[in-house]
Parts: sequence; C-alpha cells; structure tokens
Amino acid sequence: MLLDELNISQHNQDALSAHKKRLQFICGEINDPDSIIQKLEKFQVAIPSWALGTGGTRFGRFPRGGEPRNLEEKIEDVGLLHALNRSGGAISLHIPWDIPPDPAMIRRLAAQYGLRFDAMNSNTFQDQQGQELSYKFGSLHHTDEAVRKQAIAHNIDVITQGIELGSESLTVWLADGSSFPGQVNFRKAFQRTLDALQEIYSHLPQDWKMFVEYKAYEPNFYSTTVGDWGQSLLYVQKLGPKAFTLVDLGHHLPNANIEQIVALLLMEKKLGGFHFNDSKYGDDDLTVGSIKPYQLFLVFNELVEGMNARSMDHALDLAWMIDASHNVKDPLEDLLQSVEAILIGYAQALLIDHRRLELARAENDVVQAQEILQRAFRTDTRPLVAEARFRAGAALDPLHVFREARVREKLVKERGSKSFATGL
Ligand code: PSV
Ligand code: MN
Repeated sequence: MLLDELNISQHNQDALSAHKKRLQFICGEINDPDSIIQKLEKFQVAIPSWALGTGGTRFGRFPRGGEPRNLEEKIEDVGLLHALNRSGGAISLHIPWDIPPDPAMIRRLAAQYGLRFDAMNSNTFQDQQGQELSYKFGSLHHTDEAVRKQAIAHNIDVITQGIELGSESLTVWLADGSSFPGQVNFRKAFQRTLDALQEIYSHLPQDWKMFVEYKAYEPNFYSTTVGDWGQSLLYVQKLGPKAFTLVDLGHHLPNANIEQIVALLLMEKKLGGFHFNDSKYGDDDLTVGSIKPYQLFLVFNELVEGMNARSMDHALDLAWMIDASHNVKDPLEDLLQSVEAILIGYAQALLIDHRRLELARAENDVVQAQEILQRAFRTDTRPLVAEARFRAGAALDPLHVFREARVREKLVKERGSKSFATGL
C-alpha cells in the first residue's frame, strides 16, 4: 500500500532539529503559541473528489497520468493527502461524477483513512447520459416545470445518497442564468428558483444544512440567477434556518471586497461555508494563496473575529473546502500547497491582536490599525503549522515526503498513464 511507503517518521527525524530551531524563534515572538498550534491541529479542510484529476480549459487538458479511476481510488488519494498533513480529513462528493457503488462499503473505506463525508454537491449544470430533459436553458429556474422537477428530484436523490454516507449538508451551485439581455425575466427566474429550492429544502433531514453557492458569471455571461452574495442571502433567508450562503473565493467580480462580504454574512448567521481557491482575472481556480495571500489573510481575519464574536468553533461550525482546478500542476501537490496556504493564513489571523486593533479603530489611528494587521501577516507562521502537523503524526514537510516517496510515479505505474478522473 502506497501509504506505508511514505516514510513520514524517518523524514520527521531528519527534519526535526532544524524545525525546532524555527519553532523556538517564533514561539519567542508571539503570545500563547500552544493554543494556536492546537487550533491549527483541529482545523480540517475538505478535499473535493472532482479535483483529484487534471483540470483543463475549453482549449485542452494535459493529464500526467496516475489519476484515480473510480471513487475508491479518489478516497485513496485523499487518504494519502490526509496521512501527509492530517488536515484534509474529509471528502466532498459531486453527484453524478461520483456515485457511490456501495455506500456502506465506501463509508467504511473512507473511515479507514480517517475521512468523513463533507457536503454533497448536486449537478444540474451538465446533461448526463440517458437524462430525459436538457439543462441547456437552466435547471431550477427553467421555464418548463418538467425540467425543474427533474432537477429537484436529482437534488433529493443526492440528499438520500449523502444520508447513507454520513454527510450532513447539500451544496447547490446552479449554472442557471442567461447569456443575452432579454433572455430571462429576472423576477420570474428568481421566483421559480426559490420555489424549487424550497421543495428541496423540505427534504433535508433535521440535522442537515443547505448551502447556496453564488457565482458572478460562467457558464452564462449576461446574468446568473444566484449571481452574488445578495441574491444568495435572499434565497437562504427565505428558505429558513437550515439554509446558508456559501462563499467561493473565485466567484466574485474583480476587486470585490470579499472580506467585507464574509464579515456581514457571518454577522447575519448566514455564512455556511467556503470554497477556497485563488484567481487573478476571473474564476480560474488557482492554488489558494498563490496570487493574493493578503486577501486570504484578510478573509481569515474576519472569519476569526466574527466567529469569536459568536463563540463559534473555528473547526466545526463552518464548512471548509478547497475548490480548484489543477491544470498545470500535479493535482495532489497542488492540494498540499492549498491546504498549507489555508493554514498559514488562518495562523496569521490567529496572531492578530484584536483588542489593540479595536483601540486603534476607536481612535481612528489608521496607521496603527494597518501596522497591527501587517505585523501578523508578515509573521512567518510556517513553523506553527508544521508543529501542528508533527503533533498530529503527519509530515513536517508533506510536499517533500510526497516527492521523495515518488508517489506520482508509483500511481502512474499502478493506474496507467492514461487514467482519467471524473470531475472538472
Ligand atoms: C462552480 O464553478 C463551482 O465552484 C461549484 O462549486 C461546482 O460544484 C464546482 O465549481 C465544480 O464545477
Ligand atoms: Mn465552488
């Protein structure tokens, strides 16, 4: 089994003394490092089952081989990541890209790797083989009631599959929208979508949550029926207490102040979860923190401050997930980098002295407010993140172990150079 070949303890032994020196330095600089390390250890980010293969654009896709050929192998890959960093203890499925052949067996398999099932994702943005009616002109907002019914039935089916896996939430992302002015009546499209979401909501088990994810554009380019956080918030407020808005970092128009959106949704008790990624021009699903790490930090600042204000559990009360497309990197390496970036940003936010920040704000000391934020942002939190991993039995440097164990080469040998993962 590939997991046994990782040799994490040998690597940790070799890297330990250099790590301890770095850790000692930062521990001398900050307050209560232990409580930060404990929080980092607890924080888990779900890995999407559709991002374990190579992504692509409409111009092409360039896989490097060894991609998981079925759900079992996807679970194996997430298990591998989790063994390396002990921070990816959940997997999020997209139906029908990943229909569990035998839910009880799949649940047991995941548990063997220490994984649970995060949000279930429905898919009414593509037509599937054998599907009766097309989603070309939308699903829940469609003018034809029969199409809406088909999409509702699919979402209910996804909930049923999720119950068997032990998931506790459904994420609905709709591609519904229009590409040309005049194509849809905004008001009627909203109302039809709301009615359909209400129907789906009524099938949620008592302890389930429903996340309504918004996106500014793509695949439609003129309007999207759940296009921004305002529209998502309208839906979830009307739906009820089990419905929440989901923020995907890549789903905003350029320069949107995402941290402010997060702060207000959290205040309204309507922030449900997160899809982490990064982007430069649009929703290009790049590695978390690769383009705008300061934005990621500012988002975490609002999350930490907002969750503390409501005495929320950072690790458990919101759904954390990566949603990216790995076009030119090895997907597993990219996911390791993404989880690392999330933990670094979270750790930096935990360093912020919120009491002093509030004082600076009260005195309109803009310079001091910036100093406080940037002091935390410019602190190298990597030794804290590595220490949290080390305490959890994972690798001090997961990427190094991944490369040293020649994981990709072994996967290509085992699964072939032409294996193809379902997903993006
Ligand atoms: C849409 O762009 C999205 O962010 C949604 O979360 C989908 O479920 C996912 O990407 C995969 O297409
Ligand atoms: Mn998303």
